[in-house]
Amino acid sequence: MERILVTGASGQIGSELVPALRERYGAQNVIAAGRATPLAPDVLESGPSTRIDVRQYQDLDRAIKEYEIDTIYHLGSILSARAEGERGLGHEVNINGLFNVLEAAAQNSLERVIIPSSIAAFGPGTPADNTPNETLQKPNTLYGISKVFGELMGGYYFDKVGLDVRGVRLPGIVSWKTEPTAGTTDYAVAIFYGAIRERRYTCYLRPGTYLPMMYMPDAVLSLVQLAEADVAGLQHHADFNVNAMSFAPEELEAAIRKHVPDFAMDYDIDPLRQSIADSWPNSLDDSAARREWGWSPKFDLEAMVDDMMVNLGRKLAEG
Ligand code: AKB
Repeated sequence: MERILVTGASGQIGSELVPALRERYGAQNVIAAGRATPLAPDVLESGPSTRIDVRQYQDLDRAIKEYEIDTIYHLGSILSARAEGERGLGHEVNINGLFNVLEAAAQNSLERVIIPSSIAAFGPGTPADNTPNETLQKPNTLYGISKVFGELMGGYYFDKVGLDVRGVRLPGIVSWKTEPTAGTTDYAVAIFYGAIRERRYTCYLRPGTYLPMMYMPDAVLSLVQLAEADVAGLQHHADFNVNAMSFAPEELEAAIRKHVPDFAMDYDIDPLRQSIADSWPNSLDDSAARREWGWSPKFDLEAMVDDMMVNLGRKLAEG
């Protein structure tokens, strides 16, 4: 029986991962932990929750002991654009917080820790197309540097401390339940709100800016599938590329226009987020994940847009 703690449970991914884990392992066995923002009502009402600031080792140690945790999904993080503006906070949460999670897990002899990395772990010198799993990683953002730290520490704790740490390099995630905050790929969610509410959207990334993207059900699948994989088959640990789709803003615009024929998009480029996007891959080679634990995404661009239009449309109509 798994006893799971999820940090960052009020975030874009956490608010969907928690219900999926509760469905799979039983509601009482999945403890949702958040720091500042309130947990979504369904997350709060459907199982146990606790307040954890990952910058405080004691918060983690207490929760692990109190709820007899054996697995942590560590999703609490400051995303790319915000971390550039708030370096101190980015460092405290993404680096000190990650270290606290790993150390608390090791000290309490947990079975496993899942720590998502990101396409941000690559940098301007990385080959941009079909980026290999093993390649030059010299990110030039604080967020990206913290993701490389997480990948390396994951390998270190596995090899030197005997803690089973696993993680995927998530692309931009598209979803309808909780909007992402202060990331570089957020436009791919905001565009749907614009299309449904006002039939227009101003994009902060240039046309032709290709980025790897994934629909939320596949992101949840990738985390759970990797967590459940037989460790004997894993040569990698916290550094798996996972690919699903890749598109530029104008391609997403065209796919949405099939549902909203008078949808109009214009551009007002944000230099910070454009420079971050320009340093990230266009698409990923995920053959290691496919080979080692059977990764295979379900949603392509068209299927993702169809599903987003139905579910976000319903959510916004219900207010
Ligand atoms: C961001 O844009 O910061 C995140 C990411 C790709 O890690 N969505």
